[in-house]
Amino acid sequence: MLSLLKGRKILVTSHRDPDGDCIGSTVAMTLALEQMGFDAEALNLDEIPYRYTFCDPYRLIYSMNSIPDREHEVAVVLDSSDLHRLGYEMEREFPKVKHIINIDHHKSNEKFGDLNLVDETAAAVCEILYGILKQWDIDWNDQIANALYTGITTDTGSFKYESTSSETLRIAADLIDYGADINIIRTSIWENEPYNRIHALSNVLDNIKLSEDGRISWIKISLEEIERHQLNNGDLESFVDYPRTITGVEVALFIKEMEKGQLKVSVRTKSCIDATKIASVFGGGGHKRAAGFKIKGTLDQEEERILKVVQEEVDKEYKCMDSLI
Ligand SMILES: [Mn+2]
Repeated sequence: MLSLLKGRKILVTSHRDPDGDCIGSTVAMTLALEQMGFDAEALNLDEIPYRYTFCDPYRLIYSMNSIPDREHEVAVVLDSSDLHRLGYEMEREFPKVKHIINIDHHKSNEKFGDLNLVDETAAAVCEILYGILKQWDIDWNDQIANALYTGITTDTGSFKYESTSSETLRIAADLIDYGADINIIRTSIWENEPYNRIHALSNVLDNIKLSEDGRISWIKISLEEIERHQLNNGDLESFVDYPRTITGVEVALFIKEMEKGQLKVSVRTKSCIDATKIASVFGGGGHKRAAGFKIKGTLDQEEERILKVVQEEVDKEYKCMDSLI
């Protein structure tokens, strides 16, 4: 990997709609490369949600408009199963990029890099990066430790999902020793809600639905509500966790009308169903317990169609679910 990076101008980038693992891995990789004397810049197409800004204290992550030049020759692409996830066209925006290093943990990764460091058993890309930065023997500091810890704690649902291995916990323990401040991380990510978001959540939960068999619960939000409550995509990130907490629910859905005629659906599953199976029916992807997809249509039109697909998956796995009772 270092031979690919040496002497070249490096772009560190990740998927749009940035989450904790995306931001944490982008920041940690960029800081480590800078520390080692490489010429690296970080880019994300979308704005960093306010709850993750603590992760990037030096504001390393540029937007497409603010990046100083497009002279990069090698790209490190993080947490992205394919290049479309970046939300921009690498060849067009960065025509000089001749090499791509792909570091990811999605099962569906398309191995689009010249070098593919894909480990689907890793709980987060930040977990993979920890191993790489250990090998590089960097000087650990609070910023790198906070960034990596953020990616791991968010992608594991605060170490609750099955992706959490004993190795994940050992890495998290090391990161605390290296200066990760779990108080700042917790208060920034989970105890940092603007009032309008909680108000919107109460409206959304007011209309929560449960399927007849009690296995599927879903919530939805219209574009009109998103605008009325002045919400952005990051504000909506964890709403889908609520329907999943209901006893007996196996699949939780959050259907968002992000733009007119454009829906974004988050899928969460509890024990028996692979969320990527549902997402892939609609051309999306993700992980076993957390996946998503985008479709065209309106809330009224598509809700029923989505539910039908989910109900079919649920019906296939009834034995597994019955065994849980
Ligand atoms: Mn991830």
